[in-house]
Amino acid sequence: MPTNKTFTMIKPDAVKDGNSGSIIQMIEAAGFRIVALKKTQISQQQAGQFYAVHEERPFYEALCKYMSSGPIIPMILEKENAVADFRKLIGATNPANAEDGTIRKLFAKSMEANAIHGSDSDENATIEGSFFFSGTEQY
Ligand code: RTP
Ligand code: MG
Repeated sequence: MPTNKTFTMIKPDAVKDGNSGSIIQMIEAAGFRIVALKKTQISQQQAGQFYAVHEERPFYEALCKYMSSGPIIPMILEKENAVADFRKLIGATNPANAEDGTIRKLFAKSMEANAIHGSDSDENATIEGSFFFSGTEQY
C-alpha cells in the first residue's frame, strides 16, 4: 500500500552554500508537508549503511565520503504520490540533464554534489526515514 510519504536529504554542498531555505521553500510550495526535519552530520560508515544498495557501484566510496563531508538536512515529507512527485521536483541525478525549474537544475553543481536526495520507492522511503528519525520525531 502506498504510504504517501517520501524521504529526502539536503546534501552537504547545498547546506554549505546556504541554499537550504530556498530548497525547503520550493518543497513546501510544491505541496509537501514536512513530517520530520533536522540538521545533522553522518560518519562515512553511516553513509555506507545508508547507501548500501550502491555498494558495488564505482562511485560508492566517493559518495560516502562526500555525504559525510558536512552537515545535511534529512526530512520526511508527506503528499499524495509523494515518491514520484518528489523525484519530479528534484530532477535528474546529473544536473546537466535536469529540467528547468527543478531543485537540481537550480542548485546542483555536479553529479556528486547534486544538492538533494529523494527516495526511489515507498519501501525505501520508509527504510530511509527510519534511518534518521524515530517514531516520536514524526508529526
Ligand atoms: P539520490 O539517491 O541521491 O536521490 O540520487 P538518484 O536516485 O538520482 O541517483 P542514484 O543512482 O541513487 O545515486 C545516488 C547518488 O550517487 C551519486 N552518483 N554519482 N559519479 C557517478 O556516476 C554517480 N552516480 C551517482 C549521486 O550523488 C547520486 O545522487
Ligand atoms: Mg537514489
